[in-house]
Amino acid sequence: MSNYLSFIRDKMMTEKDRKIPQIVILGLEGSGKSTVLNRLLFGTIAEGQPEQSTCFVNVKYGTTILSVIEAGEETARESPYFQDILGEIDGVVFVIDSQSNRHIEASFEYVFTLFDKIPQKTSILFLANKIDKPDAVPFPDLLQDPAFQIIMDDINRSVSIYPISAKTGETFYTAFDWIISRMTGRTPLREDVTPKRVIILQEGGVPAFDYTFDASSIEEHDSTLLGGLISALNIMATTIFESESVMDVVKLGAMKMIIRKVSGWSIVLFVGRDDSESKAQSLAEEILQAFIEERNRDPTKEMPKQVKYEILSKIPEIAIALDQEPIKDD
Ligand SMILES: Nc1nc2c(ncn2[C@@H]2O[C@H](COP(=O)(O)OP(=O)(O)OP(=O)(O)O)[C@@H](O)[C@H]2O)c(=O)[nH]1
Ligand SMILES: [Mg+2]
Repeated sequence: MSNYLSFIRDKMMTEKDRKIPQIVILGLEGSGKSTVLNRLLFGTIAEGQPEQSTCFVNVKYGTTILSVIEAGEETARESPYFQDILGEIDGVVFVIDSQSNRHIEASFEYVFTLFDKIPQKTSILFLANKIDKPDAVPFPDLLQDPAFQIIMDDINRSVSIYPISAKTGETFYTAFDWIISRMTGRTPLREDVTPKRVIILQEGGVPAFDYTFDASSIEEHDSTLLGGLISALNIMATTIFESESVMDVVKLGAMKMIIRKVSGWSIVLFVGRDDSESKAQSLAEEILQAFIEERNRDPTKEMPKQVKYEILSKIPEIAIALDQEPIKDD
């Protein structure tokens, strides 16, 4: 193991010259580090998790290449090579297992054993993982945890926390967008997504929201394809949207279709064929969150175009696409 770590350390130093951002994923055994890494690598989770508790890979995230190191508990605590790595790293992702208070307490204890070894300039992302578990500790309770309050009070650090599920992918890309924009010092991929149409479906596939951004930008044959596809989706909805391992990016004509699922709702976002997938996925999640908020506030089924417009304008990147569109009623 120590040979492998000295190899990682040397490799990191080379990558540093090439200015590749470097992230280390830390967390207790079983917190979900490998599941996070698999989702970063493949956009989904692998069946059998890797046996290696420490590994090093390059990952393509949108247009950014990252070096990612998953470090098991023992490595992170004990290896002197790892201490060198930690001292040079651009970003740290701590995976917190939020399935019970006991797990959270143990996670923060672990965080404190490593916190002082992380340089001040390094961005730190906390992932409150496993929020899909029915008895997971609610996120607002976790935020009240005194241990976390201490961390947030350190104003010299760039720190954030997101509730996620590495298993279902919920809020995953929003969280990684945050740390990657911090590390690279730019908003990632903002101009790389052109939303074309967005459809939100209820459980069972009933459409609850449908918005076409710029109808003239959708080619006629794509429009026909789209129509056929949406009817097909409706028919297959129960199979597609009930499944955990749904194929969530589909290319179609000049477009790409992104599917995300959050608490019973499914969103289908159509963007340009070569647009950034991870950015489109995080946008789809943000639209869905904004929609769910509005729906909880006002559960009426009919949503006038004006309300849809207001929901979409809450998301800065989407608002840009909306500005060219005059508001008219359906
Ligand atoms: N329900 C649920 N299970 C998860 C989630 N993330 C990970 N798991 C499960 O938790 C278990 C441990 O996940 P791993 O990704 O192997 O954890 P790890 O942190 O890499 O563990 P070590 O490498 O042994 O330190 C696996 O059974 C995962 O399927 C999640 O978001 N939700
Ligand atoms: Mg692992």
